[in-house]
Amino acid sequence: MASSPATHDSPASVRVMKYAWRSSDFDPNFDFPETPNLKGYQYKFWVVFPNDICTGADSNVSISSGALHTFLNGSSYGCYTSALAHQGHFPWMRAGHWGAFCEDQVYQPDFDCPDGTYGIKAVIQSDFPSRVSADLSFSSVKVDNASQDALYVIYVSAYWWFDQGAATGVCKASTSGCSTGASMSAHWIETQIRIGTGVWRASNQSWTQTPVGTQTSWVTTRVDGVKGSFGYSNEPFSISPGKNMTLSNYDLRHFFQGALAYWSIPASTHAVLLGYEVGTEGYNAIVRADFRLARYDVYGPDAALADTNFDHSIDSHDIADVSAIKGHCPGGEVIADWGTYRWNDDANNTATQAGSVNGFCIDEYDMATITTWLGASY
Ligand SMILES: [Ca+2]
Ligand SMILES: [Ca+2]
Repeated sequence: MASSPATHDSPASVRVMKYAWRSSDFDPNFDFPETPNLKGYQYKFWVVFPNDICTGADSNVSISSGALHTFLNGSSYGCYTSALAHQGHFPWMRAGHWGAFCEDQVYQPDFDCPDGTYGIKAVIQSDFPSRVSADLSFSSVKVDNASQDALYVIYVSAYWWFDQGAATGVCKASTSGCSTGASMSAHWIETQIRIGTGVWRASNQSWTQTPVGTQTSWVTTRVDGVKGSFGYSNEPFSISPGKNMTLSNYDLRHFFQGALAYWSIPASTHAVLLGYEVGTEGYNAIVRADFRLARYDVYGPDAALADTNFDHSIDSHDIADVSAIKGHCPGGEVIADWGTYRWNDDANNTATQAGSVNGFCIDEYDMATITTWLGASY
């Protein structure tokens, strides 16, 4: 959808749309401590999640002292374990993973069921500039069983949802999960920015770093058989063990466009970035990496904050959305509201109505923000 630089003033008002860089995540500096294995609504912002379903896997992840600590540990050859932090929505989220309130998340996000109670702060849309910054230390890597191959990936990911309907792409020869040249449709694409990838070859008993510029692709199929998303990765960076790295304002929109091009999805396809994921994954490897920063930013108009359904127009639909859940708060604050509060309707989280728990609740200030922009498009 085209964006317009116009200010959309109407004769009856003096509103002027202001464009600015806004942080899309609530806790980019990992200030808020988190530990694994809590219920979904017990996480405020980042959800920390070690995936230990593989035999031998004993990974761990936590947030403390201003850092995300990831510890990837073990798992047999080919079975991925991970040590990650998430925020937002993901194509694999369903009731089976996150409780009864996520049952509707089949082809579209279930906005009453974000990963992290507060959802996303300012949604990144694909037609506006966006960027990601990160700061990390890659402390160490060891192979678990030296007689088998091993792999690790250190990354920041962006999960984009095609909000105007499924996109159709074409599988490449190297795409895992579908056959070469086959057309496939999905509502999501994961774009994985790899900061470092290492491969252990048992045949020569050494690690090699995957070269900058290497692209990979995959298709994820959910447990219910739905092809959940396109997958794409590239390696703009190559961090070595024992090193620190800083990513400054890396162009997220450009990376997304590269992913679309790779999959032969039309460049004009609109999407919104609804899920972040930061951490390490792999198999048969023992890796320690600590992130001190993971910030996703968007350059967009303030009116977009009032656009609860991301359709670039502030209208009666947005009003109706907010009216329907007035008085509801994030599930972590008022547990009874878990599964009814929708974070995308929180148009104003800085002002708090008297008697309300906090600004993240849906109240008169959210309604006022939408009313201010009623009739505007951007
Ligand atoms: Ca709208
Ligand atoms: Ca609010």
